[in-house]
Amino acid sequence: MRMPLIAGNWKMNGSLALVEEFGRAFADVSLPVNVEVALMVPFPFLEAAGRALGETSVTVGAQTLSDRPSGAFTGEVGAAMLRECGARLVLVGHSERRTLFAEDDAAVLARVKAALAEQLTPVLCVGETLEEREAERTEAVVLGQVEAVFDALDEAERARLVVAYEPVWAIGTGRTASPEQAQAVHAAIRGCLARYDAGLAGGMRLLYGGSMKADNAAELLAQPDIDGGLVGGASLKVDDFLAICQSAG
Ligand code: G2H
Repeated sequence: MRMPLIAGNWKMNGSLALVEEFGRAFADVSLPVNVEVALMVPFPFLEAAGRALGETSVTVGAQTLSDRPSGAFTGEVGAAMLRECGARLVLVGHSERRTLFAEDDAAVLARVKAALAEQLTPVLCVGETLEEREAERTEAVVLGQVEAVFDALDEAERARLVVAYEPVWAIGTGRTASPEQAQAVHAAIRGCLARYDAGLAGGMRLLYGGSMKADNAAELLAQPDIDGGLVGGASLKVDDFLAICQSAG
């Protein structure tokens, strides 16, 4: 049985005041016990988020990391620093990193390895563009992104990942993949993972991301291979994010 994970991705949004608001709101509600909730905040908010959410079951994560452990890399943030500041998970290969910051599959793999080396859970993001979908290349693109990482890991390392499928055309556009479209890709990812190991495929949590909202989360999460959500815009409004968390229970 896979425990659903709802992860909020604030991207480059939010404030310390919003961190405090989330801390107060989550302290006042009881989340479903069978749901894991995480909040991926900008680097400067990590410690404050850890404090504000410290009395709750919500874990804190980061949105990217350096592929190097430390050194003369001005502006970069390493996995050990994230861990020291309270992060337990980290997004890797979000489409905004792939497209706006030129992170290719090799860069994504290096970051996954850097995260694993510091006992952070990498949430590997994969997804196709609209052009790739229209050219009927969705599975080839998505499974290629999965294999580029999983091929290079050993069995124990593979089991420590979470995978998030985020169709690029659904990110921040208000255009959500239908539950059937999302389920089809999730099933293909699970089938791909089964080629490594049936146990790995059965246990791997596959999140859906791309305009997940309070009013569409339940039908997406009801799909057999969708084990949670990576929530962007809707994770900035505490009531919306709480509603999504509740609908995963
Ligand atoms: C996809 C998602 C969160 P949104 O980027 O990672 O954002 O829910 O705003 O589409």
